[in-house]
Amino acid sequence: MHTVPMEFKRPAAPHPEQANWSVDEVEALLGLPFMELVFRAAEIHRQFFDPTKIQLSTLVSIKTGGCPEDCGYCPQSLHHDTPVADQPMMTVDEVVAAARQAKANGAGRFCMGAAWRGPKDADLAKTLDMVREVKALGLETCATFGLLRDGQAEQLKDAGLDYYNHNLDTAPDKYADIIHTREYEDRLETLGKVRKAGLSVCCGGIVGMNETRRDRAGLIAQLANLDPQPESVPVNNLVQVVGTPLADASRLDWTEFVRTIAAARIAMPKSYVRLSAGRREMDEATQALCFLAGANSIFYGDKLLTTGNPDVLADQTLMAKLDLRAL
Ligand code: SAM
Ligand code: DTB
Ligand code: SF4
Repeated sequence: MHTVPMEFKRPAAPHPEQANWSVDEVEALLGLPFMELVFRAAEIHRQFFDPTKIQLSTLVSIKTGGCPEDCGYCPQSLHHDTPVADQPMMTVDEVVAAARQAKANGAGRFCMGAAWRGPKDADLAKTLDMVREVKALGLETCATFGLLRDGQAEQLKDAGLDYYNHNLDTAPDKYADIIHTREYEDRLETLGKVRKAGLSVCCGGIVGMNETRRDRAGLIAQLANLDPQPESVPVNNLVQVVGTPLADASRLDWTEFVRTIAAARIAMPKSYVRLSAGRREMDEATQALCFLAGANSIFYGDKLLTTGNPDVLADQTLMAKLDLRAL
């Protein structure tokens, strides 16, 4: 239970464009009385964005399963016995067909994911054609292929990639509980390469992994202190998949999820904050509160990578109810 002071005084708000966020400051934001936190986030959202517009990204898994990494949340890891069947890399034509469908459904961005630690050069070469052809359809392009080696981000950029997604996933202090096959520092290094190549950065994390509120504050502070801040910040609510070590994690209360969205919006006022994985398990009213608290992007399409997402019709209906329009 959170205790709200009997006589509530509005705590001093850090400037919305503050660059250096301490974990204490973000934790204090997360601990504001719920209505105050949502109100402040909504206020800041309106300073930088049209609150009736929402960015729609469609995901496709171009290479599924069999990943050598041991991320404790992920159904695609070789280390966990999950219902996901390994699939070889999709062909360029298959990816382009999926992108055409995404565009027809109204998506603005197409995000290609692969279950790799990082791309081998031969694999990367195949993805460059996908990027080129998806870009030619008039969609924004995004890729999430894991750790990048020198030169790979530049090749993606030259092929027409707009965004690279690479998540910090959790707070530095919590990280070693979740992933053992690569370090936090490796992730920061890849993010640096992505930036250096001139790509836009999509970087966020996952909540609902038995972390504390302070851990959530630690993740948001890390993201907000990236310089420049990521253009796009996916906030995933863990999708619990049988066979993964986190299949039985205690579920985050919906209010705590909304608080996380609101704090991300306040700490990163100019970023698109994406209400990401976990929406299928979330009721419409909670999603609406997330949008009020500053979320202005979603994954749109019947599937995420290997798990389900609300279907397109359900999302179109929700957007119509909330008078939200696709960007
Ligand atoms: N293999 C690459 C990597 O890990 O960087 C790219 C694909 S990986 C599946 C992309 C992101 O999906 C992860 O960083 C994580 O944030 C998210 N993710 C994976 N499994 C998830 C789950 N069960 N629930 C929520 N998010 C998940
Ligand atoms: C992100 O932050 N979330 C997406 C995307 N980036 C690649 C992935 C969510 C995956 C959820 C589990 C699955 O479908 O396999
Ligand atoms: Fe592999 Fe990415 Fe899943 Fe980790 S999150 S196991 S790197 S696919």
